Amino acid sequence: MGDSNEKKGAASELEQFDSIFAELVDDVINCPAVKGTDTTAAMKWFREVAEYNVPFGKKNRGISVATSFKELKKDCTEGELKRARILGWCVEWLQAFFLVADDIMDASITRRGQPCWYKKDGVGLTGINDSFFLESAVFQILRKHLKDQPYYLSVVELFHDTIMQTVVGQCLDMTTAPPEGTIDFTKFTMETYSAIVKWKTAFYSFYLPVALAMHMAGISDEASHSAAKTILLQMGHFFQVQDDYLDCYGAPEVIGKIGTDIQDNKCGWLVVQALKLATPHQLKVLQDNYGQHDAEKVERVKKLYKEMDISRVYADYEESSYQELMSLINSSCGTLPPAVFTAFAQKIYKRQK
Ligand code: GPP
Ligand code: MG
Ligand code: MG
Ligand code: MG
Repeated sequence: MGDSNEKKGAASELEQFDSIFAELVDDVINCPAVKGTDTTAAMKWFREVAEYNVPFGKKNRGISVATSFKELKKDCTEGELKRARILGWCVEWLQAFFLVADDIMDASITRRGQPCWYKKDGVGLTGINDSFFLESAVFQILRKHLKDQPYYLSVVELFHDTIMQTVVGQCLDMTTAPPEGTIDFTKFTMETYSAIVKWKTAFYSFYLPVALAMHMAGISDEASHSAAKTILLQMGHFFQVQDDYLDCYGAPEVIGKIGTDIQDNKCGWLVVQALKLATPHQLKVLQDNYGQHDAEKVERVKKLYKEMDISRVYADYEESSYQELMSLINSSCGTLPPAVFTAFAQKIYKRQK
């Protein structure tokens, strides 16, 4: 990573990607299924939902469809690249659907440097319906732009499977967290944690974008998808560990969100590590302070993490997991170009946001 040509290439891919967003919003707002003057007010509302929630992320997931596709098909046409970018935006709309709903469930305050959508005046629980709108939009965009492509059905089925997988992960995430004020660390193990993050994050964030590019390039065989999945699920696991680390240690003005995992009683990576290392006294501090919406108790947990040097444990893990991922890419990528995976990994290791 990092030479100036690559940087220029990456910037221009982002510009090209951004340049088609407005057209996709118009397509969704004018979709034939809800055409009519009596839907005008809803469509005006949904334009705002889309413009507020879809385009302000890092867009790593969205862009990686086109960058992966370029690696898989070196002689691709402009038409194919546009379709790869459209698929990339479908991943970003899908992510917006998840985030709008996740912020309600996690009682979060900010997202991407602005108030969470449900926190805005006049939104509240209407945000639940708005998340359904963002989900529907994915399938409207796919139909409008890709209906005639040979990979259309594979891609639609892949989005449906990915939603199912992520919903299962969110269920594990929510039901593993005991209600506020209840302490039950018995399920807070690395095994539980690995299952939560595989399903809630890794499929949609890592396997989905690359699998879309593979279907576009005509690579739909089980062996290739299974090889890609092994690598990408491991990358996704590491990415969620980082997300959990940043929830506690990231600066809100950099990560664009205020962490909530400690007060939400989440089975996050930091608490699982702390529980592994805790003395009986430290365990008591966790039991007395974790999982409560009380700023002083949250601070006490953070102080404990500091005393236990959990950020050192994280730094060591980041280093060793990078080495492991690189060797997994070398041993398992099969006939797929390793650059598809290494390029994605470069975007996430040592990230600050
Ligand atoms: C990340 O969890 C996982 C998701 C955003 C998937 C949500 C899935 C749904 C079906 C709604 P997180 O809560 O740690 O993310 P963040 O830190 O960004 O809030
Ligand atoms: Mg959340
Ligand atoms: Mg969550
Ligand atoms: Mg998080």
